[in-house]
Amino acid sequence: MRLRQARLYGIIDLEVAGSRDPGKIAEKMVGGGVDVLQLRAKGRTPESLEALALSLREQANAVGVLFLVNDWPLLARRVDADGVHLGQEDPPIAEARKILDDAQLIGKSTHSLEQALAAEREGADYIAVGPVFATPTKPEAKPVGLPLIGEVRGCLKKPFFCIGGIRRDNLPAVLSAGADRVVMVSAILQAADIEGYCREVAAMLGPKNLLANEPADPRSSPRD
Ligand code: TZP
Ligand code: MG
Repeated sequence: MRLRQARLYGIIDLEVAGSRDPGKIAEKMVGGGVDVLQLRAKGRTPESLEALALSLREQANAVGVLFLVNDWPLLARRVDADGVHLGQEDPPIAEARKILDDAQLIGKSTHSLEQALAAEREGADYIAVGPVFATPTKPEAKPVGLPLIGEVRGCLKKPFFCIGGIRRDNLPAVLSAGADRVVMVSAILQAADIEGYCREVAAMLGPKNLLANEPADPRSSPRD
């Protein structure tokens, strides 16, 4: 249920965060109302991230925020994260499911309606759709544009989060296109006041009640 009610998903990308303390950033993000926190660290080994992932998981869970790790199901298992986020190039969902606890979530990045439907069929608990706009956080990725949001909204049963170049100023356009949930990386991490920025965005996303267009899924997991 925590996942269905989630609206704002913030990622601590260690490259974007630079030399700042990830724990302090996490404190501001959860203080500002993110519902999901992810640790993303390209170019690092899972072993080198274990202590950080464990402490972020404790920090997030202490205030009811879901904590996921990017890319590594084994790390998610080791630190008892709420789940893992996989891209198109990562191991398939079925492989990750063998490593994870049944209640741990699996999210999947998708870049088209076909990929989003395939992710749902393969058992993703949530789907990320993007990049909606061009973004320096993932410069090689081609933007999918706003119209895809309406298409996936009409076809997916699982919760989906729009991602890529989303900031406070373009959020109204993303919501009008059919999004209920968004992921932000650089907009949050580069805000002068991270907590205040998250609070404003969370308010724009609206109350965390069950979304009218999404009937509860009888197959949903306890963490859904
Ligand atoms: N996947 C698609 S776009 C993206 C990822 C990880 C990066 C999003 O970062 P930002 O800074 O919010 O555009
Ligand atoms: Mg990945």
